[in-house]
Amino acid sequence: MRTQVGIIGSGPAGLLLSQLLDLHGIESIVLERRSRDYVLGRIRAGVLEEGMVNMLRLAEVGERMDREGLVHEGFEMAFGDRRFRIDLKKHTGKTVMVYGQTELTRDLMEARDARGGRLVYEAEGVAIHDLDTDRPKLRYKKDGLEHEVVCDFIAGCDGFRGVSRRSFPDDVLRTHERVYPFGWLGVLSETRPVSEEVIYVNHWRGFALCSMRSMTRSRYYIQCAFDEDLEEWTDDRFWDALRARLPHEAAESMEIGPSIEKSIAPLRSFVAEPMRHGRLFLAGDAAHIVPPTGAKGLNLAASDIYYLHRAFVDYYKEGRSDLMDTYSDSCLKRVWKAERFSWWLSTVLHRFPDQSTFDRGIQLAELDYLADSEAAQASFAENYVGLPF
Ligand code: RFL
Ligand code: PHB
Repeated sequence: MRTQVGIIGSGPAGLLLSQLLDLHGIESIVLERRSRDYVLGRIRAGVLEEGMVNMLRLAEVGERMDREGLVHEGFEMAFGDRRFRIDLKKHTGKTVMVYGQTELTRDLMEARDARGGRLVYEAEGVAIHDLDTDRPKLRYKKDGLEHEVVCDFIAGCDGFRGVSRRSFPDDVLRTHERVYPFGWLGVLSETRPVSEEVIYVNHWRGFALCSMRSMTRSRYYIQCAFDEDLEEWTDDRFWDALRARLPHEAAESMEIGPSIEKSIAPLRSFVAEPMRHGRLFLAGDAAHIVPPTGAKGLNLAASDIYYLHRAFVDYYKEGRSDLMDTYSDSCLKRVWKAERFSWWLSTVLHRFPDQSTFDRGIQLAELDYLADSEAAQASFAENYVGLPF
């Protein structure tokens, strides 16, 4: 089989790239290791930056998001006995959209199906060959048969544990990493959200986050040990732990109910440089990870895809390769700023096991400053709604 762009991974990055390329008349095939249902069963991100929202509309997958997504003009933070709001709209003129990654993935899959997109699920042992030639190949197995796809280019959209990044020669790739000494325990429940806006909580017992997927479906997280046993977290234990960290009024008014999903996510910051080697381009979690605190992971995947699809369009339509040459640098500039923001927010909001009284004092001073300073809030809001791309 022959294609222009071979895409590994059908997460938001891979699907969005194939959709944008198709709208520009560029052929692609998406190879996904998992089943479609498995991909749709993952509960992940929920907050989309305005730049990403606009991109989804351009990609002709924004209709349901515009109908069902919740536009948020601000969010709240709580620490000690203080609770304050950051007004995103006032400080930036922009808003964010609360719309689940699961829904977005479903919209993208349906859009690909409607346009006859080529997606192969349960593709086993996907491997990259002949990367040092101008016709790299993807080989995989499906239903016991071997397949080969000859490509002009390969887009590695296969997440943190994929094969693409590992296909870079050792002497080319530099990696930078920070692993945090805790995780997030997340619960999805068919309950009314405790507040109309997202609430981030710094509590001496540990971080908590109140989010949502709709006005009848809540998404809550609490900081937990990184090696926590999920089995030990009954719903009752989760609700008690969450309530103990929330501001009093919120804890009192929170509706509780059975969980419909419960999972633990580790927290990590990670950057791989460069994001391109020859005809292989990395995008999204394959190249970088942020802790979820700043809600940046999915949005970074989308901005990578913005740069990458433009580079391919320029190549196929104008015969130019300069955007390919600048791809890695353009992405990484934005990536490092989102890494900084996510690291800073994670550092300020979580309880660290080895935290000294000095560290705690600095955390509270950071939050106090943010609560009282319009300048600090404006800078925070600028990052939260997303830096331009
Ligand atoms: P994905 O979504 O991991 O998709 C990669 C796909 O590649 C497949 N794959 C392979 N396919 C073929 N062959 C192989 N060898 C393969 N290896 C892997 C995988 O099965 C998968 O389908 O990466 P992508 O597309 O780059 O998207 C990134 C986002 O999913 C991720 O950054 C976000 O979910 C992060 N994130 C958040 N981001 C936000 O912008 N806002 C948020 O509010 C937000 N909240 C979150 C989050 C991530 C979380 N977790 C679970 C880590 C909250 C949480 C709890
Ligand atoms: C979510 O709704 O899953 C969510 C919201 C805000 C974050 C992270 C995750 O910062």
